[in-house]
Amino acid sequence: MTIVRRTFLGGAAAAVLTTFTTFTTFTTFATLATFATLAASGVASAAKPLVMGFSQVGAESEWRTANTRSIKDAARQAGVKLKFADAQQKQENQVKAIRSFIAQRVDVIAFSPVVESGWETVLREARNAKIPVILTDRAVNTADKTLYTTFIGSDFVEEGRRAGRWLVAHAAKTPERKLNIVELQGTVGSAPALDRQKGFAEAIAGNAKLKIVRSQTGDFTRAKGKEVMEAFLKAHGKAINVLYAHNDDMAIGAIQAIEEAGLKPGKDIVIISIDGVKGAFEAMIAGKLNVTVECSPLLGPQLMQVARDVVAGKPVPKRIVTEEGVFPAEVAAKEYPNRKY
Ligand code: GZL
Repeated sequence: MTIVRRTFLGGAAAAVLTTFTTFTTFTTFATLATFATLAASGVASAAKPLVMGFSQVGAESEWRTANTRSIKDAARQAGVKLKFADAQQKQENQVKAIRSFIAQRVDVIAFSPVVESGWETVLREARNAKIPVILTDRAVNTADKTLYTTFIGSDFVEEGRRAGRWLVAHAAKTPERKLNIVELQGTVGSAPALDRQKGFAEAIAGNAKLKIVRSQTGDFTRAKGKEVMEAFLKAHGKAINVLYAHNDDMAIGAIQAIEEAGLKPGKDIVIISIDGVKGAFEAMIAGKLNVTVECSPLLGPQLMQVARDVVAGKPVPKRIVTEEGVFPAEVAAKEYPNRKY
């Protein structure tokens, strides 16, 4: 703000100067007032970085590790101040983290809900605190769609359909009359587990050759996938023709169990899985896995851009679906060098 002494100036000059000073003062004041309003409303500004609270499911799989890396790298590149909490696959830890972000008055909350239900209370607390919430990777099952601003992630039902369609096409080329399928499901109650089961069942429905004989959760981990596959082999042994795993980590664990049982994974038991992590490509190149359906964890850059738009009050779509493909073993060696996770 400029203050100029008028004691030594003539009348006309004084009038001009007064006008100029008033204008300058007004402009400066208006700028200061705008800045103060923005700052008071908590909207991030050029000077103050956007602050994001992110609650991650855990570190249960190669996919999750890649997803965390994508989010942290993207935040650093975008100049976003990231408060990151690992929930170790427990919903109560995610609820605690979200409450902590609310107490810290972050600009935006983002999270991947470990399971679909049980979020209304804490999401209402975020809405009452006027902090926007972005869902990434997994969805929540709520009738009140105002509890979150947008959901960025894959279409898990379609991923299940793609796995089923690959098997239907494969079955049409095999001489067996019947193909018995065992299914390693993801975390109980999680969107990917529910939707991948639904999409796969839809795709194979009505096919007399294909029958799911056992389904059990392997919680998306290698260790549990191996343990449950050992139980399947004890109960059904050589009668198992196909394994459908909801993620590559459980499939890789199951491959170990199949080999320890003296069977050839990828040959005695056809294996279909989802994610498209490097470990799956390595298994396909070794002839132990037949196909992986891609589910991209590289959501970081999109999340940071959407978070900026949301905090700036720009409209964003309610649902943002990530583009993905299907990679059978035949293309694994050629595609492997291109893999980013
Ligand atoms: C899918 C993601 C799933 C992956 C698993 O978007 O939520 O969780 O398929 C991960 O590997 O554990």
